[in-house]
Amino acid sequence: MGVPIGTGVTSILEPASRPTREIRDLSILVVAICAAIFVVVQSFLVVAIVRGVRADRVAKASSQPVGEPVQVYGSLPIEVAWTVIPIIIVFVLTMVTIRTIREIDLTQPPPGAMAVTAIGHQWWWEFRYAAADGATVITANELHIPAGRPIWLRLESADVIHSFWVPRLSGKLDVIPAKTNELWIEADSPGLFLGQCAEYCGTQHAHMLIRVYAEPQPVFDAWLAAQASPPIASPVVAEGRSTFTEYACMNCHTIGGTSAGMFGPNLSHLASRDTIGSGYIPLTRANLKQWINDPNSLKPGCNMPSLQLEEAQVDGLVEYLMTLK
Ligand code: HEC
Ligand SMILES: [Cu+2]
Repeated sequence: MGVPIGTGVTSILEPASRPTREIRDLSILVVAICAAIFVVVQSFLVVAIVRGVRADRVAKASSQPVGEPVQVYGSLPIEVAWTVIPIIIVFVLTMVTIRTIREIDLTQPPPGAMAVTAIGHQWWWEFRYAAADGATVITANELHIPAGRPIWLRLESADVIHSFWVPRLSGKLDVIPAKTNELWIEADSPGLFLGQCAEYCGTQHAHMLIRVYAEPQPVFDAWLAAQASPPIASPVVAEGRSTFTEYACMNCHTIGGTSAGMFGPNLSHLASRDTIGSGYIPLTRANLKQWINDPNSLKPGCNMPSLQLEEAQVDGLVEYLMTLK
């Protein structure tokens, strides 16, 4: 895929799904009504100022004292107008907001939806899918979805409160420990959509990015099948593989058939991803080497320690991990 990091719009004004189009339309309606009120109020103010200045000038030119403007008390039509018009405006805004919420904040998955679980961790995302044979496929940070099909995301947290937000695909929803929130996301057409944890969750919150790859259904199916298959490590990289299992790597990371740690991202198919560090660092040999040497030099404060390995060991690990397609 090789898509450069950080490209692509994340604007709510460029929706790419039904829920985000409805949010955009509602936002524009609210801003338009407020802008119209602003213009009307400001026009009255400008007219009053202009007339006041003019009256002042006329009075000065004829050396008359400046008179008070006409004082109006208890005008029924004016009071009715400024009570009824705001009530109507607030009523309209309330009704269209309720309608939009009912349409997009569903309690049941939309028809034909595919379920995916997203788990927020400090500071990365875990994604769980059900594979064709019912097995669970676990991956991290890069969410693949079929384009044109609703996705029913079950949001869970492993630690603190996070928030899942991909502005072009869905609204924003908090990810809360010991609670499952459900969010409808969808992409009308294939593409890469960027998102971000939207609730401050600790030092590396700003680097807890989300990458959503929307693909045509057959491409997605092939991707899921590849993720479900056991990773194949060639004998050439046996040394890196044994370093992985001899050191603490295996306690924190799962690699199918090799280790079962659950604290960090699943690495079974790491080399099929474009990035590491939750969408923050492009996956290249050089970056992977620096990451294994000292993750804190790239993502200060992150929860992976430097294991102080020898350079040859790190090189072996890089070779091994890069074969995990
Ligand atoms: C104490 C647990 C722990 C140990 C030990 C550990 N890691 Fe990690 N690792 C993590 C965590 C947590 C992250 C996610 C960091 C982040 O993005 O904030 C991570 C991220 C990674 C990533 C990036 C994955 C991605 O998709 O972003 C790689 C690659 C990696 N670790 C490899 C290793 C290797 C190789 C070792 C052994 C030398 C190792 N880790 C040891 C916890 C650990
Ligand atoms: Cu966060």
